[in-house]
Amino acid sequence: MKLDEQVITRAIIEHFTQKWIDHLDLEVAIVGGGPSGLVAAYYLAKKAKKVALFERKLSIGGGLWGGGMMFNQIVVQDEGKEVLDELGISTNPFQTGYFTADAVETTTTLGSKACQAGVKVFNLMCVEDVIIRQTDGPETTAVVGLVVNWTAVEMAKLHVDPLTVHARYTIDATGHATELMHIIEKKSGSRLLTQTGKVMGEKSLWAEVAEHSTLENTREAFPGVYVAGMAANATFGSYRMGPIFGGMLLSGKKVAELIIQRLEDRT
Ligand code: 48F
Repeated sequence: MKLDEQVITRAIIEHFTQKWIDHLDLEVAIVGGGPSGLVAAYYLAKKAKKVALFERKLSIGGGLWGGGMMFNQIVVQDEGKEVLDELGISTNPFQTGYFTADAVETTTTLGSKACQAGVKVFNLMCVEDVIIRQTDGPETTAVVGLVVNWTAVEMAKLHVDPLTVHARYTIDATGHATELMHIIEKKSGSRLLTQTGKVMGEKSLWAEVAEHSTLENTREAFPGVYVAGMAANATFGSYRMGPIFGGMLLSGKKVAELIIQRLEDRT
């Protein structure tokens, strides 16, 4: 068979465009493709929810690839291991209650399982703003969509207007930066659902407390927006945990379950 460069080009443009058009109106938009965002995406897609994940970088995985200080192993405890078991990711016992997993196997398997479950990943796109609308009355506003642009535009500081997607629920899984919640705090004119009404900020490292609080803090932080992973602790003012990843995985699973419940309650 002779190859035609024009056909190759058209195939890419047409199929990408179709995927993009099919995902302009979502049940769930996930911002950030680190461990918490990917796990959330996987469980939502497994329940046939319409979900897309936006990742600024070329590669998904966030802080997973590098393990601890570029030693590419991660650590999980018993509860975190259960999520890895469900995904078919191998673990290696270290001492009672501690397991390691290969960071590269974890990242690639998680990405692959999420995509095969039906998640559409839009990498090289950054979410630069949100769409906020009044919903149930004059006092009630909620995030109903995202404002996205190419990372290349952001990096080159080009003056190019963004495009938009609508989503019933959004997950801020942007990690330590907690980007979405900072944008909402700055622009919404409303209080966040935190004690102070603002992003409370991340505290120094305390693995034991942080692993538990990640799960407690995985919840709605502004109407329509849930926080997961490190963004949950940064939003609600808890600690970082370093290269133990159980909390991240369990946070992704919990946020998916919370949103699935909300979506099913509405129908
Ligand atoms: O930082 P990241 O891995 O988030 P996470 O799921 O996991 C945290 C751990 O990796 C580690 C830790 C736990 O032990 O403390 O740090 O909470 O992944 C966040 C992803 O979000 C992307 C970013 O490039 C990264 O891949 N991201 C951040 N802001 C945006 C974004 C944005 N505005 N638009 C698109 N992607």
